[in-house]
Amino acid sequence: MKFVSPIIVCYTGNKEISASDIRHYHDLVDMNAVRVKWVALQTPLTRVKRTVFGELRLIDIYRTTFKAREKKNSREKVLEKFRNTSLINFNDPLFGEQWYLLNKGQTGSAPDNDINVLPVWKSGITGKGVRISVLDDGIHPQSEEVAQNYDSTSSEDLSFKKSNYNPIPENSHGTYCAAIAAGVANNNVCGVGVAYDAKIGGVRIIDGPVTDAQEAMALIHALEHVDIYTASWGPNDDGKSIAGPGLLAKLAFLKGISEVVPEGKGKCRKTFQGTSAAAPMAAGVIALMLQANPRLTWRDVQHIIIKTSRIPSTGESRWSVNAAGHHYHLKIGFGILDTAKMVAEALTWKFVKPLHLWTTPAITQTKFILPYKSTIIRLLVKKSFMSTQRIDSLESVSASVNIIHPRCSKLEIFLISPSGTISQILTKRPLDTDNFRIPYWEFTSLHFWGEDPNGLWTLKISNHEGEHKGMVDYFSLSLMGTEL
Ligand SMILES: [Ca+2]
Repeated sequence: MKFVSPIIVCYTGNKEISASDIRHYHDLVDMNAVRVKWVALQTPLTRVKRTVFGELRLIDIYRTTFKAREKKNSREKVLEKFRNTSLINFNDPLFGEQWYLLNKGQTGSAPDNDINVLPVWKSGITGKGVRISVLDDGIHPQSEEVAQNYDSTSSEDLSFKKSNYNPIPENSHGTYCAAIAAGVANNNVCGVGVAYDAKIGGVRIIDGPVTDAQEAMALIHALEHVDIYTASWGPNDDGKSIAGPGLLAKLAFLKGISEVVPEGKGKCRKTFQGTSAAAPMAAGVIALMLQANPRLTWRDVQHIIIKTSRIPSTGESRWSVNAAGHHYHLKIGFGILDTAKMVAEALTWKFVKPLHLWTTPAITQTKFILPYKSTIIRLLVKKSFMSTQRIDSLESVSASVNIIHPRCSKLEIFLISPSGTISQILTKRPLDTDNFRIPYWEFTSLHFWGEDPNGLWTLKISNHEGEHKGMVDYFSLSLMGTEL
């Protein structure tokens, strides 16, 4: 029997969900049925409580890894060090308000919604020896919150204004980002950076119009020197623009793929949040991982993030689990970074196998997109097609499509893997009234991470308006992943 209405499968107990369970429920659902709008498994997923994981397990891993250095220390001695709260008695006046570092419910949110970084600091990992570059509107090097960690080698002015890297005083976006990643601790100023002993530089790029070439130069500036680039900018996020990196910036990403994760006293900013703050926060966490294990590559970092992230207690529903067992969410991704878990993984990490890339031949047959209907295109992937670039375990998947429709804003696009994992790659965009074409656009999804690509893929374009007809005449998949 097939279900033909929206389904949410709920688990309220502690039952573990296996990949075959997920496939079973997807098999019960007729994905082509017009009335099925969304299918998601709501599951009690792994939430690692800090008391279970945090300190004690990290201590054990830490002691094993640093045996030579720490062998004189008994477990009790190390434990004592971890319990030494004086290490985190910062004198920085805003530390208590940095809910993302230590959430005691000060913002009214659930207390566990933080990046669980304290056990890592107590272990002595604070970002020493790691260099971060903030690609933004520059950094004020004299800012007390970053001065001690400021690194001029990582810094450059690519805005062609050549004013000694110094942004004009009112431009402090880059400095705020720097303070979040690597603000100085215990200097009686502002708060504490995630990697407060890391070195931080700034490439000034976004004071004015930016070209593809400038973006490209920024992304590889001092490449041999910089460990992490962080960029809190991108195409206009206004709900109506379709834009991405240009060709040169793409090439720079490929060249520099080490890891790009797309003020003075009294000038601290308490309300610097949202996605601008999220990227430097992640850069700080990755700096801590790199101090723990400097040999990690950008792909190792991604693997560790996906393996260890946890579901935040925000009450957001619509979490799903893919066939490899990873939970994911359209807006929240894989969840909150858990720094203690990530560093523990980094210390004992087995490096990932070489990356394989394979692009399927395109399907170029024209299909109409009819009013209030869904258009389905299927594409078969077989390992025997892949020759030397065999992929058994996916990392990212990019779907390239060419769509012409008078109201592209009313289209939703879903990519569904052979295992039945659904990734929404385009949402409705009420503000977009201009675009009548999605021109050979590449939508990338990480939601299939760890899955086997072998089998029938489905592209589903859902048209939510009733007057116009459109068409799609190009669909191909680029798969990235590893052989098992
Ligand atoms: Ca400080």
